[in-house]
Amino acid sequence: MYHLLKGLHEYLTRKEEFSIIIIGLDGAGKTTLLENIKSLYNHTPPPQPSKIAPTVGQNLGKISLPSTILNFFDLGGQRGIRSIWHRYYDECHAVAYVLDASDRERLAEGWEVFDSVLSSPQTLNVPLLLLANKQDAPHALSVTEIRNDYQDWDQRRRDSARRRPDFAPDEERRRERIASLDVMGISALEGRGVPEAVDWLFLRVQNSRRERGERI
Ligand SMILES: Nc1nc2c(ncn2[C@@H]2O[C@H](COP(=O)(O)OP(=O)(O)OP(=O)(O)O)[C@@H](O)[C@H]2O)c(=O)[nH]1
Ligand SMILES: [Mg+2]
Repeated sequence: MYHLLKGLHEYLTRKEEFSIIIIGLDGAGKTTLLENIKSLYNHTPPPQPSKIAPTVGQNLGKISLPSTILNFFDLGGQRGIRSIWHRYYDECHAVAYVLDASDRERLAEGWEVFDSVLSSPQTLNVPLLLLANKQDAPHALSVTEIRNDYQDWDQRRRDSARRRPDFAPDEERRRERIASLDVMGISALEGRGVPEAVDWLFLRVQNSRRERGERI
């Protein structure tokens, strides 16, 4: 009887688990973001930049919310490490793409990589959030400027693709996805916008599980 009740209690209080990957170019601030999320929800110390080294592989952070556990996988963004990202696509429930909004020189590179994530068939039905990080830095681009910059970059990409004979296939689907893309401004260092980003991911993983009638 005890085991039956214990089992029932465990079943009723069981938390659903979701996996969220944090990706983006090296130096975008992914690990700093993960440290900030952990400090907000697990009460660990806030991010200490001097203790954060470039990520080789992955870092995992787990947070517990009402009836839900979110597992964040912060993946290294250096060029050679990006090739492992796709291994996480099938199993993840949401993607957070982090961009350094203060580094104008690397925006185009950031868009190229972002575009390859967006165009991957594996991420097609997965909620995708674009985070314009380092909003605390002087001259960081605002959310509106980031969105415009991406649209300009995308327009240039389409113009040059049109000139190539193999242009085309899923263009319409891509455009719909871009049109409905959510962009949020954050400061991973100071924590500004971070709870809102976690809330967005929390709600979207729950909704998309329901819509797809589930894969956990
Ligand atoms: N001003 C400012 N600096 C930040 C912010 N977030 C991260 N940084 C700095 O950006 C640098 C890179 O941060 P990381 O968190 O290591 O970047 P990453 O994306 O994990 O890089 P990889 O592990 O190489 O992929 C560090 O010097 C951080 O202190 C932010 O919100 N504002
Ligand atoms: Mg890192």
